[in-house]
Amino acid sequence: MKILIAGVDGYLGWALAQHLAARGHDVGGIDNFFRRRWVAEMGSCSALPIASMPERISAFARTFDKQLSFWNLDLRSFDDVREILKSWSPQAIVHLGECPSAPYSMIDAEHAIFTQTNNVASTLTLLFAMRDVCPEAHLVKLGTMGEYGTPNVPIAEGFFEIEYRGRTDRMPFPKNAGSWYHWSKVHDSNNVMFACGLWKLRATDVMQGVVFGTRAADAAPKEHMSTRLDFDQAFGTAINRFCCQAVIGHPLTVYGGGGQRRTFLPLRDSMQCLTIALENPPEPGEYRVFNQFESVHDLLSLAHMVRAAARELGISVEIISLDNPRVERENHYYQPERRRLTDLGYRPSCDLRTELKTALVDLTPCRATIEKYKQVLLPDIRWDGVRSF
Ligand code: USQ
Repeated sequence: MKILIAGVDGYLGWALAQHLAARGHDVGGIDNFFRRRWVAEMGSCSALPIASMPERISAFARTFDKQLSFWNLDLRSFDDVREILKSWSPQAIVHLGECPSAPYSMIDAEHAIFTQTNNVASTLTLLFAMRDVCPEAHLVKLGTMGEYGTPNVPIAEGFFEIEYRGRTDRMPFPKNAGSWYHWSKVHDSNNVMFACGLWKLRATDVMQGVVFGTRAADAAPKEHMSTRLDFDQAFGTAINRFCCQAVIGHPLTVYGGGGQRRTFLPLRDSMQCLTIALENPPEPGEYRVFNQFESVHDLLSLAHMVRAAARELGISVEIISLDNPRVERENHYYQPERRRLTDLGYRPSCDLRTELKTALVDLTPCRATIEKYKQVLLPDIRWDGVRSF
């Protein structure tokens, strides 16, 4: 299959390009290196060393004996995106090309407006370009479990049956996001759903949990093939940050009491699930939602798991509770449903403890980088708009 990845230079995008090529797919990618700039703006860099795009493209060709078609482009450039779809004719498009950070979107008005306009406009651009050029292609759009928030009832997989005043209907499950970023994903989801009904496009909207881990496959990546892994307060996600903190002996930063419950998924299983979605496309006009995660944990338990895995490797590390910079529930019910991916064959590839140990081993050689930028480990972006520790 010809698969175009928007956001191919990112944490998921670069891993997915390799995973799909290894399965025999032809891969193209779009990126304008925004992620590298945002992380630099946060005063940080990837813990795992990453190659430049020309180096990545050469290493990709050597590894898979085929070219990665690449376009350096802002996804909001409608005419250019339409031209690429026309000339390359993808059968599927994976949209990972958005600003993925809740804290970044909460810095101030400028960052909130950027995150929402960038994310919503890039999705609309792809939708209109698909309508004009390749309406039969399958859009796999990355959403987030955070769109649902933490309601006091089980979370359905996209849609649920509702009875109200004696009448019933099948409706989208309510969304209640917790940052300007997460709301941008809600707006995207609504637009993708509307476009499928309007133009008979087909789409899978992936409500993904927090991804972690250093590897997209069992083996360690070859030279120039490693994906990025961030640890700053905005682009580093919880488990990845805990692992980076552990390898330099920095206390693990649990926000508040740590009772917040979230869904989690190792990087390699994110690849498995996205591939299942791609290889089992929906019907024309169908908008389907997958809740994509492996397990539910609270943050304090996760910190203890990282500490235990580190101890097995001879690293001793403390856990600290920081004044929570976010506005979020710390003790709450959380019961998301997940059935569609397992029905299509998704099976978790490894246990959490093994994955944590692999990440800690892979990050140990990166200690000098994490030490150099360790001031980014403490959060000063607060949901109330005040920038302070
Ligand atoms: N947290 C800590 N300590 C840290 C970092 C985070 O306790 O050092 C806590 C946060 O307060 C939060 C939870 O961990 O309760 C998750 O935070 P996160 O930064 O790992 O994840 P989040 O901001 O929700 O966003 C990340 C990705 C985003 C994706 C989302 C999936 O950055 O792109 O959409 O995970 S989900 O969480 O399901 O919405």
